[in-house]
Amino acid sequence: MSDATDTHCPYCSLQCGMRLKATGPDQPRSLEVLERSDFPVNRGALCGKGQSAPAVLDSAVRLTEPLVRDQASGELVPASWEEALERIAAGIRSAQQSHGLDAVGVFGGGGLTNEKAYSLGKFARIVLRTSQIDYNGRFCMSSAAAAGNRAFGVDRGLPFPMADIARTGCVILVGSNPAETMPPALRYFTELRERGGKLIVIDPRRTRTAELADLHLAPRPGTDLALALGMLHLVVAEARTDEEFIAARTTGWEETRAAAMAHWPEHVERVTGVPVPQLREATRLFCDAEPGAMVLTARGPEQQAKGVDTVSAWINLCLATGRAGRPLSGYGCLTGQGNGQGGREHGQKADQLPGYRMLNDPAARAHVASVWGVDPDSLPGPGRSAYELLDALGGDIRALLLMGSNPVVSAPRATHVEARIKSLDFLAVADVVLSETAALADVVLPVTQWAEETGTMTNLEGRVLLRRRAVDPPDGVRSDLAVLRGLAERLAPELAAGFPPAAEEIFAELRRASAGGKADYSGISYERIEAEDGVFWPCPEGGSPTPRMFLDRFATPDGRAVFTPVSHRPAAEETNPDYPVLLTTGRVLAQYQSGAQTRRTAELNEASPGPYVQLHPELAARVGAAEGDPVAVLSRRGRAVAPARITAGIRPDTVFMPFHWAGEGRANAVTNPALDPISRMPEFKVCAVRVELAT
Ligand SMILES: Nc1nc2c(c(=O)[nH]1)N[C@H]1C(S)=C(S)[C@@H](COP(=O)(O)OP(=O)(O)OC[C@H]3O[C@@H](n4cnc5c(=O)[nH]c(N)nc54)[C@H](O)[C@@H]3O)O[C@H]1N2
Ligand SMILES: Nc1nc2c(c(=O)[nH]1)N[C@H]1C(S)=C(S)[C@@H](COP(=O)(O)OP(=O)(O)OC[C@H]3O[C@@H](n4cnc5c(=O)[nH]c(N)nc54)[C@H](O)[C@@H]3O)O[C@H]1N2
Ligand code: SF4
Ligand SMILES: [Mo]
Repeated sequence: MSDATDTHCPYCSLQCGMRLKATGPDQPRSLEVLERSDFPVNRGALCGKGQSAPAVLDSAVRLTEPLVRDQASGELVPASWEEALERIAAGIRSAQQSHGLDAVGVFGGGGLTNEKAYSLGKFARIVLRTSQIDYNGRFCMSSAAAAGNRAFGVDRGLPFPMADIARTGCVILVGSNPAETMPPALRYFTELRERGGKLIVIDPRRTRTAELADLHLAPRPGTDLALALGMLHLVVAEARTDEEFIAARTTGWEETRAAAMAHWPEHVERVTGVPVPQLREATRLFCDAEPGAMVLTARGPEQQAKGVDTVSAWINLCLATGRAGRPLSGYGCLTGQGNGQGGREHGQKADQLPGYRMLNDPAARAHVASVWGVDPDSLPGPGRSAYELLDALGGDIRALLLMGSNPVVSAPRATHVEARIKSLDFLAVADVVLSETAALADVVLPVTQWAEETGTMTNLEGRVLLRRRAVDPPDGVRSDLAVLRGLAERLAPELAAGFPPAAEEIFAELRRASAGGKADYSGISYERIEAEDGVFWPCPEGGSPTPRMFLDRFATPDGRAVFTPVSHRPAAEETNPDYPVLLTTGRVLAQYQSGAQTRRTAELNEASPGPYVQLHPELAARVGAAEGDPVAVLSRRGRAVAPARITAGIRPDTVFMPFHWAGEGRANAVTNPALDPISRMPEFKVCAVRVELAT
């Protein structure tokens, strides 16, 4: 019997397998990370974030007792759980009584386990009876989700296992930098190339991932839609369409074809800055590839105010060339957060119920209400999207319960969002550390994390995994599930039994709630996950898991994939003489998201101590900045200052900032909250700025 526990990393959507072992009997809370080479996705490999993850379990960097805001001093002071939960219940009741049920908002996170996401959505709908719930996944892959739904009838990040990437003929990686954002996955791309396949990377920066590519296209930020249309134009012009596939398995081709024909390669070159020969080369590599080809998108093309249409344009390219619904071919989205996939399937999204059911569908409401033991008519309708919800704080939303996000750092136009948060009558935050957002709360609840609790996560492949408890939590800390239970006991005691603190009991209910839905988990159990290295949804009761989707039919009512005709449009904010440069934002290897956890990890902070502004030597010369000089990036919304990092590996018309930090280097003080009309995804990846030397 081994004293080590097999589990998964707390961070990104790859959900690498790892083994945790106590370093010694005298130090039961100190864990060593061991290789778990039998887990197929990462086969033992971990990035530095996974390797150093136990550092955040250390009670020196985390919250170990509830904090409440002292009325007299205005400071956060320690309190008992009883007092903290009572205060939250009182804050909620007060907002409800004076402003109605929708005056209470809930904000969740894609890092929460399926059981937590499910319970949080249920809590909002039946205990609080508010429509005002959404989560940070809206900032993450909601555009790809919407485009996937409209083309294929269902949205699962990758419709095939990661391992298929290594065996296809060509992959176009659009706005994705796995060398920094999921390093152990890189081996699938290097293996692809070793087998003779081609890798095309589309990124305004020459990233570490682009360095590995056979072809790197560097478009102007915000122009991926034109680029994809230009490629489809060439596919048609050069008669590379797969007419048999189009006729047998799709609908809507004629309008899509006509829309693409309006996008001449020369015009696309002017819009994107990508030379026509490169566009032709990319099209040729994609069409020639055997035995298949894939397009994978990540946040580059998705975090745009036209992210849904942009992803649709890439899907159209796959459909027109028969590169979908076949083995080793297809479109996929590389999701981001640990449970970015499951987090959007089980009900914390404003318009969704568990099992990827829609909140405005009467049959879905009836099914889920029966599992919850409530009247379907008592369930609220769809609420606002994440940014709109944050923007309404202090307006018609007076109290907020937040679990698993740090919007003071990560939301667009963050200075404004911070002011909205401060204008609330009441804020409660459950977190493992005192994040910048938790520091503004009236009540802060210290919760268990990752290695201290059990629960399921769904990785970017749609593989449902089990994270196991490996260590006891510190005294004074409770799980998010116990928090919801404690609040239900106070606010609606008759419903409290529906919030058991044990994750496996919740999973059993989640299975029933999801049964018959698009994301059907009813055939998945903890035992099965353990026995099978994870289980791919959909997996109905008595049925088989689905590692590969769409091979026989798409999930639309008639089984055909749907083309959507799209046309290019400019970014919400174009450059002008006052704001002549484009800012784009993203990630670095050693920091994770708002940095709440990784900035508290010594070795990661050493590797990546602070923000920077990446800029081209030509732009640096114009600004008069030398390497390391403080540079100010200003938009119509705000200003951020960070040291210059000068490199030829970025377009001269573009600057890049990572968004992991608070303070004066906070990139989101500058970003544009313009929203995609369908997904309500903010335009994190492009806004107009002025760059100056900060003195
Ligand atoms: N180290 C680390 N890893 C992470 C995370 C982290 O915070 N840190 N977060 C996780 C999460 S939640 C997510 S969502 C994923 C995100 O993973 P990625 O999408 O790989 O990460 P980003 O850095 O946001 O964006 C990817 C690339 O898009 C490029 N880009 C910017 N603008 C455009 C554009 O207009 N068009 C195109 N084509 N490209 C553009 C950027 O230069 C960047 O290199 O990473 C996950 N993994
Ligand atoms: N400019 C710019 N901004 C961006 C992006 C970008 O590319 N550019 N990307 C966006 C994307 S894709 C994402 S996903 C968001 C992410 O940004 P956030 O939503 O801020 O995500 P995290 O920093 O992961 O915040 C998670 C918080 O929950 C806490 N936490 C961790 N585990 C648990 C748990 O089990 N329970 C509870 N209660 N708390 C927990 C962590 O300590 C942390 O404070 O940022 C978005 N913001
Ligand atoms: S790639 Fe993602 S899941 Fe794997 S170790 Fe790194 S952060 Fe963790
Ligand atoms: Mo994300």
